[in-house]
Amino acid sequence: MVGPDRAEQAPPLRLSAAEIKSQARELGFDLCGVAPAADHPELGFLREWLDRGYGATMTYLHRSARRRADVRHVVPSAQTVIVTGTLYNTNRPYSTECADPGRAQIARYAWGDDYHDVIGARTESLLAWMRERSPTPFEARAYVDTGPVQERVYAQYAGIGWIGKNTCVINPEIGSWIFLAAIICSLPLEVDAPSLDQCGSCTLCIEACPTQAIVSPGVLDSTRCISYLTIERRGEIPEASRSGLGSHVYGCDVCQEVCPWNASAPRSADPAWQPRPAWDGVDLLTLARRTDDELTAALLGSAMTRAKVQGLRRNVSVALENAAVERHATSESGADGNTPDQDIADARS
Ligand code: B12
Ligand code: SF4
Ligand code: SF4
Repeated sequence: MVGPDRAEQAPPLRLSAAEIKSQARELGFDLCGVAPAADHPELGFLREWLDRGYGATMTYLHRSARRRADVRHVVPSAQTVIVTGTLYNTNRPYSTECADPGRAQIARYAWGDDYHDVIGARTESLLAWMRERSPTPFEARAYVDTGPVQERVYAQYAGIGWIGKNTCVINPEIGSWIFLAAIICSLPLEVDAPSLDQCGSCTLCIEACPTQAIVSPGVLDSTRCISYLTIERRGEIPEASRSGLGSHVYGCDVCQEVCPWNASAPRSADPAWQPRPAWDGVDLLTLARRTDDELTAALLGSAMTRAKVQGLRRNVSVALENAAVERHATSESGADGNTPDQDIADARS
């Protein structure tokens, strides 16, 4: 009797990057790459960015700046960072295609389920699978958005995409409507080639930003960014910033919508990212008239919980003022003969 080949019986010497990428695909990730845990020059921009005040009131960025400067401050034995990208684009028009100032604009990443939960669970599954498969134990930490990691820099070095002038990571095949997640680990995996900048001479995002928040290529001033103002900022929105919000009530997609790399972005069929009926094509008045209970129910398990009902109401109120002013600017006495103040009072009644 001939016994099995000895080479076939031997366990693998190490878990390979190719096996991890194949498993990532099985788990629903669209992109996966590996970056070295190295001293990448772009990591150093964070300090200067914060010093210039571009981090606004996001004090957590200041508190964790040292750890964010290098993943080896988070996992000292780190050798590589596995980065995944997940497409969340769905079959709905861009905000820039909508001329109605009464339509509530909500960033598409927030239309479905909370990506922290969905991607977080998939990332933990990938890490658990790696631990099972690896012939040797290793150290690792997995993060989706909320960890002290500059995810975009590692995404660029993992070959997921380049950091565009709008500061978003753009993949040449599927565009920038992607969530990022990172697993910092001590495994010496084979790394990918970094993505190359393909913005060229284009400046469409810088020109289209409604609040001039992209102060120079790749540099965003959060204090001016609608995404910051509507999601992260607590308390009142400063008077001077209100008109710039237009009808954006949660986040902003303009600098990605105008990007040529998103002109024919593929759409995800994943049920997690499909728009919830409560936000799908909703207008400002309908949102304003919803009860707290209705809003709370719609926010449950969605990425929009960050602003809470109170924050959403604040934003809708600013957007209603903007819509009323816009309507009165285009028709002398307003479509219904009301003044802007009457329109707003009607909405609140
Ligand atoms: C803080 C934060 C914000 C802040 C600040 C945004 C920002 N540009 O930093 C606010 C609230 C404004 C925000 C908005 C949005 N965010 Co956000 N955000 C983050 C977070 C938590 C940290 C980002 C960070 O480190 N910023 C610090 C600065 C320094 O980084 P940066 O602006 O990206 O700058 C890089 C380059 O542009 C360049 N750079 C910076 N300065 C300079 C200077 C020079 C001279 C040069 C050449 C280059 C350069 O180097 C930097 C390296 O990090 C990450 C998650 C994470 N942990 O990484 C998500 C993250 C970046 N956000 C994300 C998303 C989806 C959004 C929004 C699209 C949401 C929305 N629709 O409203 C918008 C997009 C706005 C935009 N154009 O960036 C995704 C981005 C996915 C992608 N494809 O890139 C991330 C990765 C979350 C995730 N896990 O998916 N966000
Ligand atoms: S998210 Fe909106 S406000 Fe912020 S930089 Fe992009 S276009 Fe400007
Ligand atoms: S709009 Fe143009 S400049 Fe801006 S990120 Fe896209 S390709 Fe780059």
